[in-house]
Amino acid sequence: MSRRLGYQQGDTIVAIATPPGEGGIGILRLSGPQSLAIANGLCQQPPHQPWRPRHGYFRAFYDPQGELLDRGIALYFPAPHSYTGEAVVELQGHGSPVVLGMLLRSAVALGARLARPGEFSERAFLHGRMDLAQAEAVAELIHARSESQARAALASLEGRFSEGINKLRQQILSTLALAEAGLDFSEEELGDTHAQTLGRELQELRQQLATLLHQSRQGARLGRGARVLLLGRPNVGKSSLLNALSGRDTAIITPIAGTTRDILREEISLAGLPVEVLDTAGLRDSSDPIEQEGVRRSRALLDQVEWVLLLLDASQGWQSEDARILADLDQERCTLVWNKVDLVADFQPPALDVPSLCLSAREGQGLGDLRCHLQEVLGAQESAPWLARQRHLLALEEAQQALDHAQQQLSHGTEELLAQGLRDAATALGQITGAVDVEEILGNIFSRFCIGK
Ligand SMILES: Nc1nc2c(ncn2[C@@H]2O[C@H](COP(=O)(O)OP(=O)(O)OP(=O)(O)O)[C@@H](O)[C@H]2O)c(=O)[nH]1
Ligand SMILES: [Mg+2]
Repeated sequence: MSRRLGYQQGDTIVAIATPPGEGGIGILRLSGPQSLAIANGLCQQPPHQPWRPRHGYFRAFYDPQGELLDRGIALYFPAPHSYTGEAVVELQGHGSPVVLGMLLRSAVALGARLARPGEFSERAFLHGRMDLAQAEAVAELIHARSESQARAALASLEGRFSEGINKLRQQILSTLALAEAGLDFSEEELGDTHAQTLGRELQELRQQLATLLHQSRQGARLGRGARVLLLGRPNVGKSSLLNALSGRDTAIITPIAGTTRDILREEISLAGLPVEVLDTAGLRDSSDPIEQEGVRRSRALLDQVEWVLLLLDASQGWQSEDARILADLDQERCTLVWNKVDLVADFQPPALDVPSLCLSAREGQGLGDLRCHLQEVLGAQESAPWLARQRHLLALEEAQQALDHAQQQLSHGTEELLAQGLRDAATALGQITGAVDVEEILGNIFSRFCIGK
């Protein structure tokens, strides 16, 4: 099945499928109708010699002038039983960027075209080998930064997310059929039961969509990861905490106030959620233009993070400057962290409206509690059944609005508008899997893949 009529069947694409750099094995991948002919050229094999599907042949690879380039394994996957749904040939040689580059140029000389990023997966989608959400999951799997992300991406790739979407979409279409059947009859002819059935089905659809949206939001959060900003006056120990959390000696730590100016980032994993911790310049009125710029950058990050840790110095207690910083923060997304408790015997934090905890970044005391706290506020432990993207959330929200609209029509509107709401909801969901026309978003989705996938 080919999804796009204007799709060019003619060209054969080629790419190095293994990552750039040196390795034991490097793979050149061809896809398209000329794959076998080009592979025959590279292997100097007569055109009539048969290739057994999925059989590994040990072959020599040559350039078009007949010079030996490498030896390795050649594999043929006939259409439609290949990754792309087209004839695919893989040549597995040595993982040398130079040799692979020569092989690539030879394939182009023999008629292949260099693949664009994601073009193999785009072809797999266009040939119906996978739907759009699954194709996106290929990229998510490749780029996964934690085991949880990889597992959730694989669930999407296996079709779990798509199944949920397809099932709901079918149910919406069946309710739509019911609503449309009602359009041909008057209210007296239909009676109360028709409206009641419609109402019940609509209610059920909305509930299912709400569940799907909730699960997808969890999946989107896992996909995005979270960011935590360390803020506070100079010298309270922000950089010390960054180093303690990441277990690395990233930030320079000195007793001099105003040590950090640039923003430093370290990624940690909390219950499988990738979390980027950002260390910033201490907030104070400084006359030093470099420090001023650092302070400006720290403040600019406030809107871009999920959580803020406002660090305080337990040995100095609550200062007016701390209060000024806190006043600028969204207190719903902020925790006070009393650092340097090793300097104060039996430190008791002052009672404030914002949740607080105590630790010593230098001695490591209290770090476990901070990790647990962050896991909780960032929702790291809530498991995500699949990975979702912003695009999916927008489509699900659009479907939700359309169903809400249909619901409103039930009590004081028309069945035509109710049917339209259902139709819009089905279309919105169809965009996720590519069941409805999505031509304009394809380029955007696949261009973010790596070349060769
Ligand atoms: N006793 C004690 N000292 C600490 C602790 N954490 C940090 N310090 C000390 O406090 C000083 C400042 O630490 P930094 O981590 O550089 O503080 P900062 O908030 O990043 O400072 P700026 O980058 O200047 O804003 C250093 O001398 C650290 O050794 C702690 O938990 N206990
Ligand atoms: Mg610092």
